[in-house]
Amino acid sequence: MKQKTALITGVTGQDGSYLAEYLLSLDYKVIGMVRRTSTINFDRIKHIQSHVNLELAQGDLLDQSSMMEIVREHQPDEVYNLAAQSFVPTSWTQPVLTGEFTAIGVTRLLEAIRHVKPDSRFYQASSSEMFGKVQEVPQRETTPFYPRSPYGVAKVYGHWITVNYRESYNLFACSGILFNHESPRRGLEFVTHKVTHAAAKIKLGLQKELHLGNLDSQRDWGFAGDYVRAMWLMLQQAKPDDYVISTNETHTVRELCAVAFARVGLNFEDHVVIDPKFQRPAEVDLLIGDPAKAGSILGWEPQVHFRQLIEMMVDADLADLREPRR
Ligand code: NAP
Ligand code: G4F
Repeated sequence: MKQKTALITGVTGQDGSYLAEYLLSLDYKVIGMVRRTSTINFDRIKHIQSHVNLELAQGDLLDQSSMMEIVREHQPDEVYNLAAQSFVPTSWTQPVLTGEFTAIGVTRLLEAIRHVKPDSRFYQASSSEMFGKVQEVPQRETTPFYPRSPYGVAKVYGHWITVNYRESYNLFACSGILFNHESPRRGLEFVTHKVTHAAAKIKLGLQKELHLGNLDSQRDWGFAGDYVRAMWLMLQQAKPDDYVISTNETHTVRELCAVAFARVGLNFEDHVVIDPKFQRPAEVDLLIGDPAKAGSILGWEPQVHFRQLIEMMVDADLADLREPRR
């Protein structure tokens, strides 16, 4: 059988690195799109960088011709659009840039596919942030969107342009509405990794306090390694569709702190300081997703649950701090 080629935008990010590993394990040729930076930023993919089936190609979601050129040169069977400005607080300080990357960037890539390789299968990284001020509990594919940040608004645009290109041009375009997913490769600014890293540092005597914002918000947190399998499964179906990917469990930031600090034998209340600097102009109070459609059609279900995930992250942080990986 002919080897399949997949293009991943955002390959240097958390999800891109897990998806690249997964597709390489399935014997895909993987083209990882990277943007030009003055110093290289390949920490999350350095362990696979010399893999014979991985090739990195320069491109930027802001640049239409680079998108066209990558699709023309590599003729991908599957395209996974994971690149975005993905940090919600930055979307208030850089709303226009967030719209350019996270919203219009999707159209640039879809245009490249439509003009150059319309039979490519396309995956869009949509987000539970689109549900924002939730209109239904739990959230499912049919729940109306009510985004609460410029990031959430940009993701709603990316979601609907994906649906629109499917309906207008008959592209095989899918949107995965993924709830929060984490791992030891998560950026340190996101709350799970901020907390697990701080718990490990405090345990080792390298830090005393942890400054956080809203401890009451609730999230449906899963493991990134599980979620990239769902992305792939969506593109293997007979017809394109949209799916919620989540664990169907929700936990507060306070519970996250309790589990992380308990893992190192500490009480989070002795170390956590509430700092208004980390509170948001508008909050998403409660997310919990219903992944029933993904379960019945894709046969997907999460393998790693909340406590296991947070303990895995604390253990990885402790190991890294004791002996940094090279
Ligand atoms: P991440 O770790 O922040 O990675 C984002 C990636 O996008 C990085 O590789 C980054 O490259 C790249 N990128 C940013 N702007 C770009 C541009 N203009 N051109 C090309 N590449 C650009 O994000 P993640 O957690 O892996 O998430 C992957 C996707 O899923 C994102 O679209 C995110 O919004 C979405 N999502 C994430 C979650 C979650 O909980 N993780 C949930 C729902 C949806 P650099 O390395 O050069 O910065
Ligand atoms: O970890 P967070 O920054 O993730 P958030 O905003 O839920 O967004 C993540 O998940 C989305 C999926 O729903 C993705 F689309 C998005 O790209 C990103 O991956 O914050 C989680 C919660 C929020 O309620 C926040 O207010 O934690 C609360 N929080 C409390 N203190 C904090 C902090 N968040 C951060 N980042 N830092 C704090 O100090």
